[in-house]
Amino acid sequence: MPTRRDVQTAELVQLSNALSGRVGNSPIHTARWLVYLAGVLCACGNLESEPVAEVFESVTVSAEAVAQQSRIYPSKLTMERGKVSAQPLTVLATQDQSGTVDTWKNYLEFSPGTTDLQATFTFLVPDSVTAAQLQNLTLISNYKGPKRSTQSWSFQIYDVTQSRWVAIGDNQSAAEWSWSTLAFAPVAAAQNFISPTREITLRFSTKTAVDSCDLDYLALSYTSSGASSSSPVPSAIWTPPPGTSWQIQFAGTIDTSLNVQAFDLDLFGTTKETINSIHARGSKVICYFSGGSSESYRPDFSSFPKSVLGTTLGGYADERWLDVRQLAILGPIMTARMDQAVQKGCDAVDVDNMDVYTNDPGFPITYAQQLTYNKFIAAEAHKRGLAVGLKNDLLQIKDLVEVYDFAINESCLSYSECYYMQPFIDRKKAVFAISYTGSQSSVCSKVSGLNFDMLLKNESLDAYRVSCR
Ligand SMILES: [Ca+2]
Repeated sequence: MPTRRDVQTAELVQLSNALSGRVGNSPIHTARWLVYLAGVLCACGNLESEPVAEVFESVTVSAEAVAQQSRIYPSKLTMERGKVSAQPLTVLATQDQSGTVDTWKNYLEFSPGTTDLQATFTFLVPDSVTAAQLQNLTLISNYKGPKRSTQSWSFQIYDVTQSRWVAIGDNQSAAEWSWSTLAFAPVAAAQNFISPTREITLRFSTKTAVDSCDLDYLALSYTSSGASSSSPVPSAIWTPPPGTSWQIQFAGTIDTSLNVQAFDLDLFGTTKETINSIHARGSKVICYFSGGSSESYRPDFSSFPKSVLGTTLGGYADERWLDVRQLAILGPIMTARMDQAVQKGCDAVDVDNMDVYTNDPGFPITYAQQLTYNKFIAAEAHKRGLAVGLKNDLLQIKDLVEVYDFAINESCLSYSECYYMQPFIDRKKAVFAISYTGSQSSVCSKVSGLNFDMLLKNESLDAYRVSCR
């Protein structure tokens, strides 16, 4: 998990540990279990039984109002209950039915089973649009079927950050068995509806078996703001200067009322609500995940093929080094994590274990290959408007200080390594440092001239915190 100190060589660590009496690598097994438990609880959400959170009244929007927006069409349809006619899904990408005339090959007919119907459409958001840029997400459909007073056919959209369905609207504005264009109010917080695999999931359902209905057209319209994902947006990126007060907490209930300018929290274990409450106080959130190791208790662990898994870290069977040479495999996994960070509202990412090449990972990784990976991570974070912190990896600071926005370090005092991070301070970039040992007076006096933002923390990274300034 968090905070594994950097090493120059495995031998040096062994020597240092022998000299210092330090135990092993990671703090926190408590935090791991809390995070794991949170993940299990989140995963328990049953899509079909989740209550619908909010209801937006359907409204009529003129075609001109959305004509300039991009539109995407369903790429997949799954029938949970009821039946659909056999025409290809692509018929929904063209609106070609009107009045009361039907051309069978150009629309889909939905028929409830004995009790009801439930269908799920999947839309894929283009790679060129980041979650943060997605705005005015609006559903548009051409519907023919019963009036709502006879039978309600409704649309819901799945909020991946809240694990719940949100109502978009229904056939309220439709005429009885006459083609009717349904347009709905834009979905609030559109970025919450994109999954890490860039999917948006829409449910179409009716609760009775009164009648069937037809869909000629089904689209999600959106506007994308700002630069495309292939262009950096440096002006939007937070760059904390030295003197930024902070907290790092991975275990226990997060005290969001703490009066600090930034919180470093676990990406997977932290909810959007927590992040929202921190933002409401004007503070920033750094979201932690491991970029150089797999953790078997993470929800995306199955994304890692065996070919990228190396030796275990510090003997913990649930965490293994990653073969960072295999960027084609690891890249999409890591960028999906960053997309999740964007969706949750993180301002920055704290990407751990970025020094695989020094750790006998089971792969022959060179300095240059590690550097390529670490630069990739920084670039992808910046594409998404996220700041990125360099965790430990002291020997590569000279090559990375320009592309990372701040540094996070553990135990540099214990190893007399703090001087490695001076290049960040020289560029007015914060060095967030942690000491797990020593008294406040001894630790703080040693860093008083370094301009670091040093905390004394328990290895569990619970709420306990003493700041040197
Ligand atoms: Ca059609």
